[in-house]
Amino acid sequence: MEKLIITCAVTGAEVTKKDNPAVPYSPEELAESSFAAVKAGASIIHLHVRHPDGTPAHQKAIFQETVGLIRKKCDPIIMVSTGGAVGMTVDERCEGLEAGTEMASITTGTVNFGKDVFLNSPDMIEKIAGKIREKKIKPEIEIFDAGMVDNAAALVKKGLLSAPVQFQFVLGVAGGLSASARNLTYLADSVPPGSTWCVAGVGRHQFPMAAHTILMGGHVRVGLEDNLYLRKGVLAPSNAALVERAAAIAKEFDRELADPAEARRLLGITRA
Ligand code: KMH
Ligand code: ZN
Repeated sequence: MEKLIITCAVTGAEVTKKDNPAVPYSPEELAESSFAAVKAGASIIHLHVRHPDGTPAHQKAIFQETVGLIRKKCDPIIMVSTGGAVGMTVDERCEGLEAGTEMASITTGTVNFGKDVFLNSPDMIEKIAGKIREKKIKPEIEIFDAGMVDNAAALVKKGLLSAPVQFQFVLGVAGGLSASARNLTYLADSVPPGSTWCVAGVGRHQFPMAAHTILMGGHVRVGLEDNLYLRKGVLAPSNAALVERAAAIAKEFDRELADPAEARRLLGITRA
């Protein structure tokens, strides 16, 4: 089986230090938390940025500072989010693309998101895909519901995304596709041949989904963006602790971890 790429989604846009004091906000905290996650076995960092009070940020200067600080400490693949936070404009969501990273996320459809709507109209998706393409960044397609896989395939046909595509199945968001082995199997069977895929189980689904995925040969995302708990009732002390638990599950099933160089090879990323 292919080596396992662990992505760590270190902060997201929704969770706060009130939910778990380990949620990083500042560029320094984000870099420190990313470094520890990489030491624990992560080879991709999925990155959002925050203002000092924890509210979601989009400013390119904050992305650039954070990416610079992470790179001073370690060399993971850094994936900026173009999902940002609910309510941001397309231009705001694309500011992270100016930070010189190798990857960026993009969602290929609209989905209810808790009590909100995470809006991705066809026009918005095409604009974001176009900007990612222009910058020669490798996209990761965030799949919150099954039809988004078909939308991504249509974008490949249109030439807005290039194959092979990397998919991220984010399962268990209230409003999106639920986290189950059946849904995971369906999605893994639905991606175009040659695609790579990764799974992020939300909340209590993080480790059950990781275990299924590790056995199926996919890749895994963990991190405080998606889940605040290490185990039932135990807050995760850090992003690294979540990565360590995913790495321990992989070890139990003899699945070796990909380091960042191996992850680049598996994803077809060549450095400029
Ligand atoms: N914050 C969510 C509304 C992504 O990073 O690409 C969207 C999100 C997806 O987190
Ligand atoms: Zn995200």
